[in-house]
Amino acid sequence: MNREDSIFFSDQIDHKLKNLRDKFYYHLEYSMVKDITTIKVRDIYQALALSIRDNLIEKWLRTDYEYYKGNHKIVNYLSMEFLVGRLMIDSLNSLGILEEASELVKELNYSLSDIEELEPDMGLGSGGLGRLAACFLDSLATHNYPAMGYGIRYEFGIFKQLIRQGYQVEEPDNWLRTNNPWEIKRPEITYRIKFGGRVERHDRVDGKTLFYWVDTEDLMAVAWDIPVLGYRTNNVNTLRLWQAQGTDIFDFEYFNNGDYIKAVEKKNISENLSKVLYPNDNFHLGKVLRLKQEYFFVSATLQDIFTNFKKHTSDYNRIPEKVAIQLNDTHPALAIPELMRILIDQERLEWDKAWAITQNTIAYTNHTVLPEALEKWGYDLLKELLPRHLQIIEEINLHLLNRVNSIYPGNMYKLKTMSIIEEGEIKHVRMANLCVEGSHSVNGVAKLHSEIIKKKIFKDFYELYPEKFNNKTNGITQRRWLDNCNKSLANYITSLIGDDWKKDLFELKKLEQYYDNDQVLNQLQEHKLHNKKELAKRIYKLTGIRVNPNSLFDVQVKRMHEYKRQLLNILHIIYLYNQIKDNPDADWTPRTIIFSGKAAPSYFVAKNIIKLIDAVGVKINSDLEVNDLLKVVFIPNYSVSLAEIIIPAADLSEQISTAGFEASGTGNMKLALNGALTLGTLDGANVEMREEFGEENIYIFGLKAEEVAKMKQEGYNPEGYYNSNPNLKRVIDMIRSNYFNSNEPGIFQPILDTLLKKGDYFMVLEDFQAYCDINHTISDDFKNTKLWYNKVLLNIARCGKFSSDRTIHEYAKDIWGLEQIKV
Ligand code: NBG
Repeated sequence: MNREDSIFFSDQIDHKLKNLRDKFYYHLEYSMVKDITTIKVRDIYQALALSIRDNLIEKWLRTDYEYYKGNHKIVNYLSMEFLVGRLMIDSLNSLGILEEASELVKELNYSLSDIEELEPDMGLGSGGLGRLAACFLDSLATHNYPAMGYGIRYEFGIFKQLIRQGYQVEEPDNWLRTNNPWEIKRPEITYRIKFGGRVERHDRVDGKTLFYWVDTEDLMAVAWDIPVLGYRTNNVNTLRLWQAQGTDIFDFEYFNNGDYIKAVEKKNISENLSKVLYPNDNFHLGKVLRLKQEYFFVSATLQDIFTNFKKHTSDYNRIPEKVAIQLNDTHPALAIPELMRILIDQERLEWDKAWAITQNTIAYTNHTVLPEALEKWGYDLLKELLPRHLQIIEEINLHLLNRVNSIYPGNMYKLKTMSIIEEGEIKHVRMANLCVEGSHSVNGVAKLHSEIIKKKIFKDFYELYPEKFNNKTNGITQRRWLDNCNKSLANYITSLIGDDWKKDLFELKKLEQYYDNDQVLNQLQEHKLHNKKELAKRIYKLTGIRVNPNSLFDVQVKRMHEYKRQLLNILHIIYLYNQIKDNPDADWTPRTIIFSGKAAPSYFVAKNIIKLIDAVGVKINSDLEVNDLLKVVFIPNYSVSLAEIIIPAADLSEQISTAGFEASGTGNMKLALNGALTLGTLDGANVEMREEFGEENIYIFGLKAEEVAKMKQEGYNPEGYYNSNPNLKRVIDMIRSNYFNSNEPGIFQPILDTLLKKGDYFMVLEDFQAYCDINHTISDDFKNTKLWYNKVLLNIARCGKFSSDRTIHEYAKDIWGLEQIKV
C-alpha cells in the first residue's frame, strides 16, 4: 500500500513506534505514568496489553474498512454470553510475538505467566454455551469470515465461587475494577431502547393501518468494542458489547415537579440493566430484568445492523443477501418480532415481504432439550414491557396456526403443541416455537441432539418444515485449547508433524504413524507428567491437599447439574473407598479424582452435591489406610483460566450425563485433545467421539438415549437397584448413616430423596454398576502404560473433527452463505 491510498493517520508521522519494545516502554511511561522507582507489576501487564493493542489496531481498522468497502455479507452472532477468558497470551500467539513479549518482561525480572495471572477472566458466560460463542469468534476471525459478535457488557460476570466448610459461597466478579485494556468505548455508537408504553393504531384512508409505539420509557445502549484476532492473519473482527445508560433527558414528571434528585435516581435504575449476568446454566428463571436484558441487546444490535446496512442501500429485500443473524439459543429470540417491527412500522413494508426477509435472515441454534431450560415468557409481562412485539408475535402465531389448520384440518393436538402462545391459566409465549417459525435454519449441536430435536421437541415443526432442520456438531478452538494451554505438548506435536494443525486440526491425523513408536509414546507421557505436576502444585496452593502426580488424574470439570451426574462419580468414589478398605493390599491403581464447577446459586441439590464431594474428600483424604491410593479434590472457582491448567493434566475425562440430556458437551473435546481418555455415556458429542476415535479407544458405558426414554416410559424403579446391589446399598447406607458428616447429621437427606423417594430422574442407580465395572477396566488399562498412551495418541490424532474451525466452515456454507474475505 502506498502512502496516497493509506487510510491511517499514523502514516502522516515519521516516528511511529515500530516494535513491541518501543511501544511497551512508551506505555509504561506515558500511559501508566510510571518510572523505574514507581513501577508495579500491574503496570507491566497494562503496558504490555496496550502495546499488543497497538499492534493490532491497523489490522482492525483495515478489516472494518475492507468489509465495508467490499459490501460483503456479514454474519452477526447474537449471544447473551461470551465466555472469553483471558486475552493476553492468545493475542500474543495470534500476532506471532509471544517470544518477543516473553523476553521483554524478563528485562524487568518477570515471567510472562506472572504477568498473565494479573489479567482477570472475561467471564461473561456461565458454561458451554458462552464458551462455544467465544470459540466461534476465534474460528471466524482465523478463517477470515466477516463476522460481528453482539452481546452485553455485564459489569459483573459469572460469580466467584468460594468453598467454605464444604459449602459454595458466591461473591461478585468485579472484573472491571481495574482498567480493561482490551475494550474501546464507542460513545458515538449509542442507540435508544424503548420499553413499556402503548400502541396507537392509525387507520389511513388508503386502507393501510399504521402502528405507533408511544409513551415508552427509554434508556440508551452504548457500544464497547473488543477486537477478535484471527490466528496469523490480518483479519480482526469485532465483539460489540452493549452497556445500559440512562437517557440524558431525565424523567419529565420528576423534573417538572422539581425533583431533580429523583430524576437522577431513575437514570441509575436504568443503568442496572447491564449490571449482572444471570448465573444459571440450562435453566430459565423468568425474571423481568432478564427479559429486559434480552430485548435491550437485541434492539441495540438490530439498530446497529440497520445502520450499517443502510450505508449501502435501502433496498430491504437485499437484507438476507448482506446480513446473516444467528441466534445463540432462544435468548435473542426477540430479534424476530423486532426485525418485523422495524420493517413494518418504521420502513412501511407489507407483512409478507417483511416476513420473508426476517425468515431468510435469521437462523436459530438450539442448545438444550431440558424442559426447564426452554424459555417461556409470561404473556402479560410481554404485553406490559413490549406491547407492539406481543401484537406481532400474535400475528405470526395466527399465520402459523392457519397454516397448520389448513394442512391438518381439525387437528387440535397440533394446534396446541405448535402454537407460539401457550394457553392455560397463565398464558405464556414459547420462545423456541417462535424461533423455529421465524428462521430458515434450525440446528442442534451434535448428531444425536439434532435427531432428538427432530423426533421429540420439535417433532411437529419438523414434519411441517423438514428442510429447516440440520446438525452442526460443536467444536473448540485448538489455538486456545492446545496451543496456548498446553505449550509443551503443542510444541512437541509441531516437532513431529509441523504446525499446520493450528489452522487445520485434521492435520493431527499425521500423528497416527507414531502409533507404535515407543519414543513418541514416552514423550507423551513425559508431557502429561509435567502438566500433572503443575496442577498438583496448583491444587496444593488452592486447597492445601497434596496429590500424587503419578496417580491417575480422573477429572470431572463442568457446571454442577444433576443431569451431568457428578453424583454418580461420587457414589463410585465411596464404592472404591470401601473396596480399598476391604482389601488394602491388592494391586490398586492410585487415583486422584478432581472436580471443579459452579452450581447456580439457587440450585439447592447441586450445592448439596458439592458439599457431599467435599465431605467424602475430607474423610478419604485423611484416612491413612488409603493414603495415596485415593484422593478427592474439589478445586474452587472453575473458570476458563483454571480449565487451561486442569485440562492439560487430565488422564481421564468424565462425560457421564444421562444419555439424551447433554446436547453436545465441549469439555469432552478439550480433554481428548489434551490426551485424556474419555469415560462417557453415549450422549451428546461423545457419540461422534467414539465414531472418530474407535470403540477400543474410548470407555463407553450405561444406558443409551432410547433405553433411558423407554425405561422411563415403562416405569423405572430405583429402589430395586438399591435392594439388589449390595455394593450400591452399602454406599447409600453410609451416606444415610452420616458416615461422612457426623458433625452435621442429615444434611444429605435431599440427595438420598432424589435417588430413592423422588424417582432418580437421572437414573444414577441404574447406571451405577456399569460405571463401576468400566472403572475397573480403566484402572487395569492405566497400569499398562504403553497400551494407555497408544490410545492417548490415537485420541489426539483423531480429534480433527472437533475443531470449531470445522463447525464454522459448515455454518458458513450451509446456513449463512458466507464467503472468506482475506484482508
Ligand atoms: C449447552 C449444553 C451443552 C452444549 C453447549 C453448547 C445450554 C443451554 N446448553 O451440552 O448443555 O455443549 O450448550 O452448545 O447452555
